[in-house]
Amino acid sequence: MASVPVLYHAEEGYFSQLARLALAEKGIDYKSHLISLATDEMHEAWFLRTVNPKGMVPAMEHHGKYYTDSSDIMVYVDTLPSDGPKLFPDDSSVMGDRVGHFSDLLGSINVRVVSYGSIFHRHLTVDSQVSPLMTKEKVRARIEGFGKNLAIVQEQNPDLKAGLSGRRGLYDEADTIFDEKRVIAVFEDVDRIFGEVEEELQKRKAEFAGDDEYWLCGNTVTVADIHLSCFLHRLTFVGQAQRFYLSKRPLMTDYYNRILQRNSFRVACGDANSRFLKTK
Ligand SMILES: N[C@@H](CCC(=O)N[C@@H](CS)C(=O)NCC(=O)O)C(=O)O
Repeated sequence: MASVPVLYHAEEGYFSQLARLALAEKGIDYKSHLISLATDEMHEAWFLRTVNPKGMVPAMEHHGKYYTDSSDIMVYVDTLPSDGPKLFPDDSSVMGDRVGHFSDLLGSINVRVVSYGSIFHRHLTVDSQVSPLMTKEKVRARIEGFGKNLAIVQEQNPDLKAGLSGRRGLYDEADTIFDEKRVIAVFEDVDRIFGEVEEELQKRKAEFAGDDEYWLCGNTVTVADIHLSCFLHRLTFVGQAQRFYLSKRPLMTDYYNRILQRNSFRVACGDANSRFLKTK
């Protein structure tokens, strides 16, 4: 019997956005199971036992098999029948080589530190869309309290402890997030990576002169674009658009505007930040 994948995800979760965008680009139907990050639903025993022993979203089930990391989900989604673009073009092609390079580079960015660091040190941001109700104190309490439910669940369910070993949670980044200098060092990494991305967009623009449909690695959307679009969206939300692209990277600015017009992006990521937006 044909069955559609079931995606366990959170509307606002960064890695959930990657998975949803991959599914949308490929035009693949799926059943949505929303998980509440706010109430730590991903740390509940049922979730750890049946979906993802690491207690994280996204996770996806298809034909009884579970995929528990956004990268694995995207790789799997790319193998499903679809009229959509190849997200991971063949490694041996020039485009495949570029995609590997840029998805590794963009995937190496510590998005948690960029996101929470911007919310925590709000003076480092311009035009943040984050609700002022997310005060410094609340963010600190959230980060510090993050593993508490998980510790209780582990005590009550010793069989779940093994699956949790080696996981890196938000609290593992606390020292970096609370330290402005270390956050700025991560911003500098992003800036270096973005310098390379802007140069690459320049090459693509020249290669596909006059064609609006050029993306980071070619004229179709790939996994590198999924990383770049979700990250640009996150930067805009947390008030880092000015620093990283509006002030100095015209092609990236144009790229993000084009991404915002894509139906796939609107469907997958359009509402991602709604719950946390400041009211006008
Ligand atoms: N490497 C994972 C990271 C997933 C991740 O960090 N998800 C966050 C939400 S965006 C989460 O579930 N956090 C819960 C936790 O850290 O316990 C992936 O790429 O899927």
